[in-house]
Amino acid sequence: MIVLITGATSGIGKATAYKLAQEGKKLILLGRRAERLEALKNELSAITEVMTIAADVRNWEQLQKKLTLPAPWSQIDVLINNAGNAYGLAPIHEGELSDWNAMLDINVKGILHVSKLVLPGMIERGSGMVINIGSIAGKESYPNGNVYCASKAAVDALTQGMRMDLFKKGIRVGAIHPGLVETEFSLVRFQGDEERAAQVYKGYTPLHPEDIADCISFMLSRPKHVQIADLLILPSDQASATLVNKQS
Ligand code: NDP
Ligand code: 8X3
Repeated sequence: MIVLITGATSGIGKATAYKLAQEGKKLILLGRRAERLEALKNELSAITEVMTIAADVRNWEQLQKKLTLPAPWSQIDVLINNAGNAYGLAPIHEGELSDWNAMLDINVKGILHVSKLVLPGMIERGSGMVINIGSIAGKESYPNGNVYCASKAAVDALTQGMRMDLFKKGIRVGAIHPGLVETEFSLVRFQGDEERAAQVYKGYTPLHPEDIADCISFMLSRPKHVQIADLLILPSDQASATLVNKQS
């Protein structure tokens, strides 16, 4: 089984790469940071076959070239559209245009770009699976999350639409919507402010990226007649986007 994971250099994508490598899946790992991809390839090649693609999911021309894959790699069985981030946390009237563009271009158009290149092969073969990583933020907005939440609501809508268009073609489509997961997510959101990022995960037990990797592995392990359409996965200390049982 060949699995393409976008956003494999960190967090959920990286944990998924480890998990699926241990299960013997062949991996195509995509992200922008080439040195991280190389390090991962060096490590995981001991247990499975790994190909890396240093690319930006926003860049359609670059993706077209880099996702033209040699024969052994071209038959992608599973696409995990995971690449994404939040940029900023501000009221709508104070948001930065560059942050809005980044979130919409990466979180939404990134999925469209990669899917457009991978789906034709799946359709030709009459089989495949797509897992989009959404967020609880796409199920319910929270104050100052405006555009990030909108981008993840779009992932939710897109997942439903993709499933409607692809279910008769042998392609299963589902989404995982995590709550708070401790990754580099908040570090990116707060432009490298480590103290502010750490604060997001203090006083309770957040999810670990491995928890989401486990769910992805479970989805992949289901027999062909089972399509897991939608999973909302929260830490036990979280009840909604804004309700977190913080002890400090
Ligand atoms: P990380 O910041 O740890 O990882 C983000 C990954 O996305 C990195 O591998 C990064 O790689 C990649 N990425 C970002 N922008 C691009 C781009 N333009 N082109 C290619 N790759 C890109 O965060 P998470 O692991 O937490 O995030 C993974 C997904 O999970 C995201 O879609 C996020 O929205 C979602 N999510 C996260 C939650 C959380 O609490 N952490 C909760 C709910 C959903 P590189 O920088 O090398 O390109
Ligand atoms: C990431 C989780 O609550 O920070 O999507 O938006 S949250």
